[in-house]
Amino acid sequence: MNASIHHIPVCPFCQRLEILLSLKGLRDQITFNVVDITKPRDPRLLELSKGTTALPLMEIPGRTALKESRVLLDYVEELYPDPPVARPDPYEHALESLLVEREGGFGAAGYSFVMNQDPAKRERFSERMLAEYRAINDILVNYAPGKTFFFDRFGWAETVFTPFFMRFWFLDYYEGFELPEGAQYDRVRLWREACLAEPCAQQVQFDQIVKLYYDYAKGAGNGALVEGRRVSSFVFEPDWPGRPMPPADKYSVSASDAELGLV
Ligand code: GAZ
Repeated sequence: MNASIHHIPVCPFCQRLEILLSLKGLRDQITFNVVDITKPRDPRLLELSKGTTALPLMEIPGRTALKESRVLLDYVEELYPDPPVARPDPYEHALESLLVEREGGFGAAGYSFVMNQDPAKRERFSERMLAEYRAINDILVNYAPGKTFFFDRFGWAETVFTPFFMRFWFLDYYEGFELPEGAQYDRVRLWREACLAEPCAQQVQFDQIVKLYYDYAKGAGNGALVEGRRVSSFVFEPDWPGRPMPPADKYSVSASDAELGLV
């Protein structure tokens, strides 16, 4: 593929593209350039993106660069239709779009929950997250022919949602959030488990998410610095495998750079 993708390895939107390319057997055909969001952005990239900082960004020689993960997914799917990841049948694709429609609300519910700093609002965020899971559960129950996946394999909706399921490991760890037992959640539980087990979607790990997203759990997103700290939890050096697991109690403990293994 005559294009390169500027990305953040731990960003969910970037992972969508890595998953899609892996499913198509194209992951090694494309150059991924890693961007460090804790450093000032290369002006050349800002020029390519027309001034926005969000990644992924696809650079296509001789053409204006493309951004927005779902735009990039559509482009790759149409450029390389074989093997299809989205359902080729328009009606079936409409069904999977019912789920994809919900990705924005689902993502916002999880990120605002992990970033919340007020223990009194915890229940409200948890309830909002559960409402998103119930809505997905209902769509799966009412429209999905598949028993675990939406259809018979890991496909389009799975590619869009799996990176969020993996990021939301930060809710397991920092909020003790779990899907409750019961029929309202049984179908989405099966879907999530099947998504998490997909071999083409193993770009990130539980410990990595928990360590890198510590700053989100303290209310600081996108590589911003938590008050009193000098190093972002998103830095590449020291790399995350050598760092300790952060304290899970985000509401009353604020770990230092040293306690996080960042210096
Ligand atoms: N709509 C874009 C897409 O490609 O789909 C979004 C891309 C994006 O937000 N990328 C972020 C980025 O590049 C990293 S991932 N940031 C670096 C920069 O310098 O701008 C999600 C949230 C949220 C906060 C963060 C993220 C997230 O809510 O995952 O909610 C879904 C950022 C507060």
